[in-house]
Amino acid sequence: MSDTVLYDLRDGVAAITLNRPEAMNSLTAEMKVALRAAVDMAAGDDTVRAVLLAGAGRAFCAGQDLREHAAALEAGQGLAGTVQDHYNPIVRTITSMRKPVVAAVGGVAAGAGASLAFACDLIVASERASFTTAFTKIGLAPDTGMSWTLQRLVGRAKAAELLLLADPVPAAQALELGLVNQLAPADQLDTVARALAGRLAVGPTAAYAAVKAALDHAATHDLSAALDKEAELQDALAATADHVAATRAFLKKEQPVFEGR
Ligand code: T3D
Repeated sequence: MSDTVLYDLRDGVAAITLNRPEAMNSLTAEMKVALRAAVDMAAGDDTVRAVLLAGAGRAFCAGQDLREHAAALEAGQGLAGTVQDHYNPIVRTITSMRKPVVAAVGGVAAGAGASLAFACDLIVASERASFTTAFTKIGLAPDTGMSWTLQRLVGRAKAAELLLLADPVPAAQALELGLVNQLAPADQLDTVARALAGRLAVGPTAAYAAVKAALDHAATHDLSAALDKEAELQDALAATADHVAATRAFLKKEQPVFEGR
């Protein structure tokens, strides 16, 4: 696919790895195009039942490549359309894809790199990881969905603090705040994150898609509308082979086997 964004599909898990470790996986235009293609591919492939997003080397992702960004500013191109053309579609695809996405954060996640992690459904972080919103340090405001995701993860007051001050949040504090779901020792992050993605990949994929849809819908609707949405999703799930088989398996005191349909 690209040397800077690796794609590997195994056992129902599409592993997408940002691979420019020498620049902390900061995102060039070429990488963003490749990342957009990778998430589109994972979203559109029914054999992919969970996605794992990680960074190679000591960082998860340091956000926008600031060398390329500075060159665009010098050339009078401003942001060169990258928020609308790259960051926004990537986040829309990650959040709306009908399967869970796990971020494995092994080091620094900064700016749009942190936004990418926050857009994922679950985050496993190494004990060496840290998060910084970074944007205001260079006179920008949040993008790549962070104004939406961060306050839902930690509440508005903490989100305002993290965005205004942009201080680094070490892994242990990120766990306390609810920014991440789980910590792993640095040398076990890959194993722990892959095991989690693997567990999701053999789960009830349609139900997971409905969980994402229900949470996103409820975040912007009142209780009455959320009840209606739950009813609609539950009706659809009741007709899935996985639900029928899992109900039968329960009554027979057997473990269900989910086929993802
Ligand atoms: O079009 C648009 O730009 C709009 C979209 C914006 C989205 C954004 O993401 S804005 C935010 C951009 N990111 C940042 O502002 C973070 C900048 N980086 C840092 O603050 C720090 O590097 C880190 C906190 C990430 C890590 O600090 P540290 O001390 O562990 O490492 P370091 O020494 O600062 O960096 C190591 C190398 O990575 C260094 O290169 P060198 O000197 O060894 O050749 C550094 O320049 C490079 N690097 C780190 N971040 C970036 C980067 N190179 C390019 N772009 C980066 N974002």
